[in-house]
Parts: sequence; structure tokens; C-alpha cells
Amino acid sequence: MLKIHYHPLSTFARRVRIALIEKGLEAELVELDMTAGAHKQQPYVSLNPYGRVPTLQEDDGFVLYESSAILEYLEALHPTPPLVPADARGRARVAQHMKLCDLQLTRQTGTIIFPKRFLPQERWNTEAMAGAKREIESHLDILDTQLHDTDYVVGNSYSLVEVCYTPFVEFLPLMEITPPPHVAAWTARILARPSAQATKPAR
Ligand SMILES: N[C@@H](CCC(=O)N[C@@H](CS)C(=O)NCC(=O)O)C(=O)O
Repeated sequence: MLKIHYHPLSTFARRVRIALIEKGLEAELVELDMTAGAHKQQPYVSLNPYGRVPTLQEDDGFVLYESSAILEYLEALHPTPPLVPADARGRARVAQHMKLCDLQLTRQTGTIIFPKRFLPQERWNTEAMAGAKREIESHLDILDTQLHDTDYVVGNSYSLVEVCYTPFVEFLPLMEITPPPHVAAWTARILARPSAQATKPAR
């Protein structure tokens, strides 16, 4: 059976767990003891030399890391129900927005939520956190204009774009970011899905 090495508090691993639920796929979820540093040690680093989660592993030895690559692989193997449009332009648009999610939101979110979730306040880099917050707010303003007449970012259908965003928009309240109105409605819509509810982190 397909294995996914993950941690229940991992945003990037949550993307893969959401896609599995959306597609009705079964996988063995293998939890790594990240607190004990298992992700930076053997045998895990033989699978993923970057020591990050998620990593996909198949019985025949095929291994894949990077959450967006894993999502695209699952889509290619199991195209139904589709999480990308059928046409070339729609697919390219999904790729564009998945990339922008990583470039404009995930790194900046990590700068704020990693300390807030896992570090005592005296270790927070408040200047870096404030800069990250400004970058996220600018990005959400752009996204807001794109969501003004549609429920979902591409083709008015839930897609891999929303799968990528869901774990990160979960933390807008913790980041003390009030999203603009269309982004707020979209965030509520995607966080209400059963796949998001079933994978919601405990903190
Ligand atoms: N670009 C990677 C990022 C994965 C990532 O950074 N995962 C975090 C957990 S949410 C992690 O493993 N962090 C441990 C580390 O970087 O040492 C992906 O999309 O899979």
C-alpha cells in the first residue's frame, strides 16, 4: 500500500492528506517523531535527504517528496474525481497558483506560525514576523481581486490550488491577519470541507 510519511501538525503533509480524502484513496500514514528529530536521522533521510515531511513511498521502492509533486503524482494516477481542469490552460493556471501559494504564502506563514506554535515568545524574531505578515497581506489583496466573481481560484471548481492553500489559510487567525472579503469567504468555504475538517491540526 501507498505510504505517506507525515506529522499531524505538518501543513505540507496536510495537503497530501486532504488530497487523499478528496480522491477517496487509502494510504498508510506513517507518523514521524519529529520532536525527537526522526526526520533528520536514518532511516528517514535515506528516503528524503532534506529531512522534511511529507514523503510518499510505494512498495516497489518508488519515493517522492515535495508536497506539490506528490499532489500532481496522485492526480496523474487517480484522475477521478479531478482536482485539475481538463484543458491545457486550466492546468497551467492551477500550476501557476500552486507555485504562487508556495512563493507568496507558505514561507511567510512559516516565519510567523513556527515560532507562535512551537517556540517561547522570547525566541520570536518579531521583525521578520512583521515583514512576513506584510507580504502575506499584499498577496491576499491580489488573490482577492481574482476571487471577486468566483468561488474557487481556477475554473470556479475546487482544485489542487485549494488543496495547497487550505493548511495555510487555517492559520490566518493565529497570524492576526484579517483577510479581504472574497478571500475570507473562500477561506471559510474551503475550511468547511470534510477533507479539511478531518485533517485539522490539534494546534
Ligand atoms: N517544500 C516542501 C516543504 C516541506 C516542509 O517544510 N515540511 C515541514 C513540516 S510542515 C518540515 O518537514 N520541516 C522540517 C525541517 O524543515 O527541518 C514540501 O512542499 O513538501
